[in-house]
Formats: sequence, structure tokens, C-alpha cells
Amino acid sequence: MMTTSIAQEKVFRGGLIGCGFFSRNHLHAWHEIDGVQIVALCDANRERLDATGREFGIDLLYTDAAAMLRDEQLDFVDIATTVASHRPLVELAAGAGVAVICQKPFAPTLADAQAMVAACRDAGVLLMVHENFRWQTAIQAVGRALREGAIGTPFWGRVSFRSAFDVFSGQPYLAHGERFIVEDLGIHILDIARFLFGNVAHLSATISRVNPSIAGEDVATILLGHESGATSVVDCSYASRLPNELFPQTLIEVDGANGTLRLGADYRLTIHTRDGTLNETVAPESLKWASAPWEAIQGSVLNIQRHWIARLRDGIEPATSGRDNLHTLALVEATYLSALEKRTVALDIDALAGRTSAQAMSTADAVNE
Ligand code: NAD
Ligand code: 89V
Repeated sequence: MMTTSIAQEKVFRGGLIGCGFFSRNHLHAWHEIDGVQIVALCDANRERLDATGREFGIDLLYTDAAAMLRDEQLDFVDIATTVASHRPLVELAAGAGVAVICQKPFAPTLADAQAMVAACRDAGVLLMVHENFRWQTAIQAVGRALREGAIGTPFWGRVSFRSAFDVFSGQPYLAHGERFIVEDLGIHILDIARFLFGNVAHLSATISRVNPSIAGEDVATILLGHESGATSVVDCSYASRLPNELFPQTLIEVDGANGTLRLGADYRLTIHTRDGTLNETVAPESLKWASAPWEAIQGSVLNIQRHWIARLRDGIEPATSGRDNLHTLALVEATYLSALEKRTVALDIDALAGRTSAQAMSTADAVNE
């Protein structure tokens, strides 16, 4: 792992791999951050690659990531492809001695994720998972308030994402996977629960599919027992038609020894103690390139990428590192296992990695029961 800090004047040279639906948020955010330039793009799809190059004024274009890493002097790669390609691309970058950011879901299995973390550790390169939800302005504000002791020690929480937004038109692949909401969206909500209440000792979950035209589950309810002793509920749904569609807002409730905290609709943060009630709006920063309803997510992309450049400069492991993300991926695996076997599951990363690499569980079975 790098340990020396790098001069403030250095401009980091990045190469982005995967010019699809979400990558434009990465590219807009990189443009906004001092001390970094995306100098090269890679996509296996030539048409998409050329169009993205034209739009963002980048002319070093590759259809092969190995060729980009061979021909360009890069400080990092930003992997914005879908999950199947993550392990080979991370290992390719590590082999070239180049630091890596990789989109979520980091890996299809925990065993793959462990191998990717080991590859970057052995190569001495920093690795960050683009686990951006906890980087939303509102979620950071909640984390700060809890850390500062605004309501005393939390003993109970709920992190909730309920929507009927059509995610499939922008991301058609989400309709076809055997796994859907826990792997794609629940992963963020579980990560927020970890961010707020710490690592998890055990969990119990149910999942189901309401929308008959998709393959995976679109509803999940997960009860988490945290190592701190706190209990939290993570609930996610893409089958909830509400009078006010809040996509992509995450709502949060926390009860602590001295008071309560609520993050309600439209980023309204309320903190109540014996001393009174504080109300604040913790909305995302307004960005020229933001587009409704994605503003909070786009703001979080800017925040996480700023964090990456600061950590790259200081040579320090990022908060949402590959190593950190193993705990979040373990929550995803434990959720599917708990739903399938209808039991409480202990959060033992190595045991869960062993099961998933052996393809020991079938998500479809859990959904269809
Ligand atoms: P997409 O399918 O629209 O784009 C992926 C692109 O990667 C495609 O253009 C494809 O040709 C290219 N690609 C795939 N493998 C490649 C390889 N080996 N070499 C070069 N190019 C390759 O996908 P998307 O919707 O942009 O999602 C990308 C990732 O971002 C996914 O992992 C998804 O979960 C994640 N995502 C995250 C958020 C978030 O808020 N964090 C939101 C949406 C998507
Ligand atoms: O964040 C994501 O990964 C997206 C979305 C918010 C639409 O679920 O897939």
C-alpha cells in the first residue's frame, strides 16, 4: 500500500473503463474536481466509446483495457462497467501497478472480492469501491450528527428505500439478473446501515418478487444485529407506489439514548432531544450537470471522487475501500442466504465466501418459495 503523500500540484491522470449509462456522472464529476484529468477512455463498444470521447473532449480511446494500460501512463483507472468484468479489470490494473476505483457491486461473489482485494494489496496499489450512497450530502449529515453524539448512543435504526421508479429503462440488465434489489440497491442501503451503526454480527431477511416481468426479487426486509448492540431494519422496495415518488431518496430513523433523529422526505433532518428540536434541510449541492431525479446520487458521485483524489494524494486507504466493502458484500450474501434458509445468519466473511464460491445457494429458490 502507498504510504507517501504526493505534491499538491500533481494532476492525477485517470483512464475510465465502461462508457455506459452511469459513466457520464463519473465524467462530469471528474471535470469538476481539481488535480485530476481523465485522459483516456475505454469501452468494448466502439460507437459508445467514440460518442463519449466527443462529448467529453477525450481523444485517447481504446476498445481494450489492456492496451490502454500498456500505452498510457495512468495514475488510476475508474472501472464503470457492470459486475461480470470487475474482477478481470481490477486484476489487470493491479498487474500494471495502477490504482483502481471499481463500481458496485464490487464482485459477483465474496470469494472474487477477496481475490481482488488481495491483488491490489500485493501490487501495493490503492483500491476504492465506488459505493457512493453513503457519500450523499444528507447521509453524511446524519453520520456526522451521530458521531458528534447529537442523540447519544444509537440503539435502534431504520434505513428505508421504497419506490416504484422505473430503473429498467436506463439499466435494462437489472430486469434480467437472478438477483435484483438486494444486489443492486440494497447493497447501498446495507452499506449505509454499516456506516451509521457499525459492522453487523448477524441478520435475518425476507425477499420477494412483486413485479412479474423481472427475474429477480424487488422487495427485501432485513433485520440487522450490529456488533455495537444496536438493532436496525433495512427495507428496500421497487414495488411501492406512493403518492410522492421519492426516488432515489433514502429515509432514516434513529433512536438514541438521549433523543431521536429522522431524515425525512426532501432531505429534512430533524433531531429531537430534551433540549428541543432542530430542523435542517440537508439537500445535495446544486450541480450544473445534475438531472432530476438523480441529484442526490450525482452529488454523491462528486463527493466520493473528491475523497478518492484526496486519499490518492495522501496515500491513505479510502473509507469505502475494497477491504471495507467486503463487509457490505457479506451483508448481501447473508441476506440471500437468510431468505433462502429462513434463518438468522452470522456475518462470518470467510464462511460466506466459501458458500458463494461453491454456488451453494439459489436466489431464485428464495424468491419463489
Ligand atoms: P452499462 O451497461 O450501461 O455500461 C457498461 C459499459 O461497460 C458498456 O458500454 C459496455 O460496453 C462496457 N464494458 C463492459 N465490459 C467491458 C470491458 N471488459 N472492457 C471495456 N468495456 C466494457 O452499465 P451502467 O448502467 O453504466 O452500470 C455500470 C456499473 O455502474 C454497474 O456496476 C452498476 O451497478 C453501477 N451503477 C452504479 C450506480 C450508483 O449510483 N453507484 C448507478 C447506476 C449504475
Ligand atoms: O445505484 C444504483 O446502483 C442504481 C440505482 C440507484 C438505479 O439502483 O442501479
